[in-house]
Amino acid sequence: MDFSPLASDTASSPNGEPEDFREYVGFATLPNQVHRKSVKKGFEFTIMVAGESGLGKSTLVNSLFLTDLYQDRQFLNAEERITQTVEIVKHTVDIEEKGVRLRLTVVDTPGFGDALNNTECWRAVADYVEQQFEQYFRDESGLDRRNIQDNRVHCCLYFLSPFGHGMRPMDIEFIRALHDRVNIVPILGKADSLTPTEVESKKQKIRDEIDQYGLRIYQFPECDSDEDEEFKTQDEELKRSIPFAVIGSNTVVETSGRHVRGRMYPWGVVEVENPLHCDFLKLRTMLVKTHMQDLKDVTRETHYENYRAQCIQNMTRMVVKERNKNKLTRESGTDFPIPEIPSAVDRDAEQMIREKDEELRRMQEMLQKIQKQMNKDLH
Ligand SMILES: Nc1nc2c(ncn2[C@@H]2O[C@H](COP(=O)(O)OP(=O)(O)O)[C@@H](O)[C@H]2O)c(=O)[nH]1
Ligand SMILES: [Mg+2]
Repeated sequence: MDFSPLASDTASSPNGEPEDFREYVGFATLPNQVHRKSVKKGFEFTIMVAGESGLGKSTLVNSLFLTDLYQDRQFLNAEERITQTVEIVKHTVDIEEKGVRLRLTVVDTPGFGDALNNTECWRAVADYVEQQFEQYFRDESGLDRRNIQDNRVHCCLYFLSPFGHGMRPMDIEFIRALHDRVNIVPILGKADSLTPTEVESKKQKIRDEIDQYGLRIYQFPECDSDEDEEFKTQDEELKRSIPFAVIGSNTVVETSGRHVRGRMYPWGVVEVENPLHCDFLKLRTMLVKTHMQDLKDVTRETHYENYRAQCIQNMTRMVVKERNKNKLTRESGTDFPIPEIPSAVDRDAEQMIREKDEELRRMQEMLQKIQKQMNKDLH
């Protein structure tokens, strides 16, 4: 590494003016280093689609990333659909664009709302989300933490029907059951069945109901004041478009001499990627270009952290309860006193808590060191 700027007091900038390089130690290259490392490692993103069956979920996710996720898809007959319970299907594809690798996982919930009894139909999806947290928690507390595969769900596109009057009880129940576990982005499916005025009023109704029922959907972060105007306008527009009204199609059709992804009707063609026809592009921009990292950050910092804290609390409670039970049994002098040695489960739990405590302590120590260093630098 070249540290020469540190030693030089007399260096000149390209326009000949002397420049003070004494402050320069080289950490300005940190963003590049992070960038290089992340590109090398590749990115992981898991998106889930949920909502009533037949609203175009599979079609949409297939067109979102321009990859055919469902090459070997099988169509179910009516009988199978009715008896089918909630079944979760996971597809993983590796996509590469300009040397950047993205491992995309799409979690589809095909039978949702199909079964005769739809009470608690959210449970299987909620369990899936939780299981991914649980797996991550285990891996994170394990011995080899370097190559953990992150299967946590970063975003759930929840499809709402364009045919009903606003949200249905099932939608409300679903969102309520999952809003503390995953970033929910509401989607108005099959938007080609609505006129632009109908789309607007339906969106307004859904937004009102989200407020009315206290549903916590994914909140777009506030735009920094130093962002450029174009970015700010784009951000504003994104926020105003919720729920995104989308149209899906896996076929390319011809219209006015152009080949576009769309749906052909006797009265014309609806284009998936035409912003006048639907919000598909806005949704894709948000997922791929602007908010993928934020969705991942919120998953890690809020949803997973809450889960983790709850887990540790439950484990602590379990251990304390078990200890008290042992103590009581010993004091009451039963013939079969429970031995002092904790069970394997206890030991595991205690070990995990100890490890977490140790990790916290190390982080606090590090923070103190940094603070001390900063204070020193200031004085
Ligand atoms: N009108 C209309 N039909 C669609 C749209 N997207 C998908 N479809 C059709 O709706 C049916 C169900 O789509 P599918 O993607 O399997 O729905 P899913 O059950 O929600 O995954 C298929 O016949 C699709 O061709 C859309 O945006 N508009
Ligand atoms: Mg489907």
